[in-house]
Amino acid sequence: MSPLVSIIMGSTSDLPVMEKACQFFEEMEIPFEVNALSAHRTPAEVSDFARNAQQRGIRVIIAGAGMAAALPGVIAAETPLPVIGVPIKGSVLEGLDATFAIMQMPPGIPVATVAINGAQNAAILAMQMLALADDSLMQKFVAYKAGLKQKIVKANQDLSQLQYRFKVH
Ligand code: RP5
Repeated sequence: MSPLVSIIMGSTSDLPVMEKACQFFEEMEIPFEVNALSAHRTPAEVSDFARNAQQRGIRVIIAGAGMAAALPGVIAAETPLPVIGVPIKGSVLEGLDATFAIMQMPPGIPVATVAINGAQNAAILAMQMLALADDSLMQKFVAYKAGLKQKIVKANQDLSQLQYRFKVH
């Protein structure tokens, strides 16, 4: 089984956030790989990774980084694959620094930027991309979305049980 998604993070200090993506792929039974690479500390390795990812069978890259977060952008510069960027909160600027660094890409080199620490949404978006060419994965995704709706239906059932003197039913 070869990985379809590659999860890259700038440091293992990003792992508590990026694990959410791993857990989602595990739940959805989507083969993935996970590695740490740094645009600033290991630039040559990042370049090798980006240049070879497509030939290795990877279809989508998720790259998480904090602070001056160059990683998703420099990967996007050297691969034809879609790159989803996850800004990591963890600096004195609370993740806004990483958000701007990841989001403000020049025309021609997009990075699909999710919310600060939004690794789960990055994984969901990656699944949606893969599902475009895989009917069974699309069915699985549709079922996942239906499950989200059920959660709110159940929430409203629970809220309807709350008793307050001035609550109108
Ligand atoms: C970034 O610098 C990493 O993505 C991480 O979010 C941040 C701090 O890295 P460490 O000093 O914890 O390795 O490149």
